Amino acid sequence: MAKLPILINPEPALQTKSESVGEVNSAVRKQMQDMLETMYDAPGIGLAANQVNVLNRVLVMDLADTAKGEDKSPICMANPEIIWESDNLSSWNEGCLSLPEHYAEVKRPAIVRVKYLDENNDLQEGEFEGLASHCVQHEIDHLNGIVFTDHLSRLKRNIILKKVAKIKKGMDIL
Ligand code: GNR
Ligand code: NI
Repeated sequence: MAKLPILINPEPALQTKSESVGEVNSAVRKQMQDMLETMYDAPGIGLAANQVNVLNRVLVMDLADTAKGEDKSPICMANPEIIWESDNLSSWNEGCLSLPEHYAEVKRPAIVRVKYLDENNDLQEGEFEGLASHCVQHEIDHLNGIVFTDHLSRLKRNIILKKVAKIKKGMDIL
């Protein structure tokens, strides 16, 4: 397993739409394991491949609250597709490992059904709501080159982008 560096916005890979995976082979499985290790270490509840500079349609998530004693429950997806979304919306205070230390309310469909290939290359379907729904939609956005600030007003977006740029500059000199 390997822990990978997470890109901080702005970065070309974060603004690029990723390419589909042909099949989930051993190389993609290894990528998924490395992404899970990176996500748990961060820590975060989701991670998209382009956040670690890989431009394929792979994401990982784990919504389990291990602080509450819950067991890990990793979900690995390749080529995820939203096949149904609810009409009603949900708002959640979202954060992003690529936009550190900043959070904002983002409105999205409350419930989504997602079709994807799992780590065994088997076709799966899952329904997500609450935080899991925000997380899977946030990760699919990443695969399309979208970050959560793209959903905000220009004013809120610019405030966060300026502050993140400052944080990124501070990281560069270390
Ligand atoms: O760790 C994360 N928390 C989170 C909270 C609300 C909505 C989405 C997320 S995903 C984020 C990790 C991340 O940046 N994934 O791309
Ligand atoms: Ni993110």
